[in-house]
Amino acid sequence: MKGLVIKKNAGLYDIDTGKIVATIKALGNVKKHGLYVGDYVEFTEVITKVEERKNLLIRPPLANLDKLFIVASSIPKPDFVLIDKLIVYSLVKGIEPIIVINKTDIMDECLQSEIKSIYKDAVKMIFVSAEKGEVGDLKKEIKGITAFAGQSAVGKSSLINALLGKEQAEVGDLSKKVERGKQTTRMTCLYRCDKGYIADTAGFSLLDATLVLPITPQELGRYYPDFLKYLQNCKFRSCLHEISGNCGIIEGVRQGKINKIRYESYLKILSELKGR
Ligand SMILES: Nc1nc2c(ncn2[C@@H]2O[C@H](COP(=O)(O)OP(=O)(O)OP(=O)(O)O)[C@@H](O)[C@H]2O)c(=O)[nH]1
Ligand SMILES: [Mg+2]
Ligand SMILES: [Zn+2]
Repeated sequence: MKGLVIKKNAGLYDIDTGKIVATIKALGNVKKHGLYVGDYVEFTEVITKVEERKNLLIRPPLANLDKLFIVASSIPKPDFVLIDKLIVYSLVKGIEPIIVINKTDIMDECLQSEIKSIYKDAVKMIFVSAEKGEVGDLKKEIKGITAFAGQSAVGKSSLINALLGKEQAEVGDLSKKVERGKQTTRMTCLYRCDKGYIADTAGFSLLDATLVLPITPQELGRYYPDFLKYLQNCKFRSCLHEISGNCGIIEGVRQGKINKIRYESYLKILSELKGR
């Protein structure tokens, strides 16, 4: 039979076939080569084979992620560099990034339209409120294996709970976030939701600001979808889009066709990549 590993606990794996969930062990050989939540496997009484992965995240350990919901809100204020890093990371790994703006119930229109204008040519956006249970547009996007990322307290766990209709993930306030000790042993697992799965990482940001992008400085521009049209106007193939004159990106920014905040975050991430 075939199924998906949705949980891993002390040598036992929960395999979801779509009809049943079996809790079984894996062959030593299979375990030796790595077996992760998110792996599609073949099994009899034990797991006998792991199918080839489309991607693998190490922290948290998760295989075959299809979509990453990058959550932002008004409190805390959006960190556009982190959002852009997560977009780049997703695209590098073959994951579809979607920006989810949460807490629309307490967010002013001004910030909403600012975010729309920054990302309109770059990535899909969804506006939701976990508090009010307004998560319909997000639910529609849950297909395959999905996960949430973003700053602490933007509402990732609240969104997971709103989607699942139960208190599955731990919601905290900022003061409680300091005492994280007892949560660290909690593992990543997948929850079934509609046509797909949601990864819950138990109160931690899925990916954080210390994220290391596995690319060279020359490659960064390719992972800015809103830059692509203008790359052909760069005179040199190896252009890093830092010096005007021969650069289509800088010209695009100057003409207001490329968003300035996106370009500034590009420069910031570029300098990090160059400094490595
Ligand atoms: N007004 C409002 N508050 C919200 C909404 N969603 C979450 N919150 C509140 O924001 C705070 C943080 O929510 P969490 O769901 O714990 O945030 P998180 O992103 O999981 O935080 P970490 O686990 O630390 O990464 C809580 O006090 C929630 O009640 C929303 O849609 N509207
Ligand atoms: Mg959380
Ligand atoms: Zn250029």
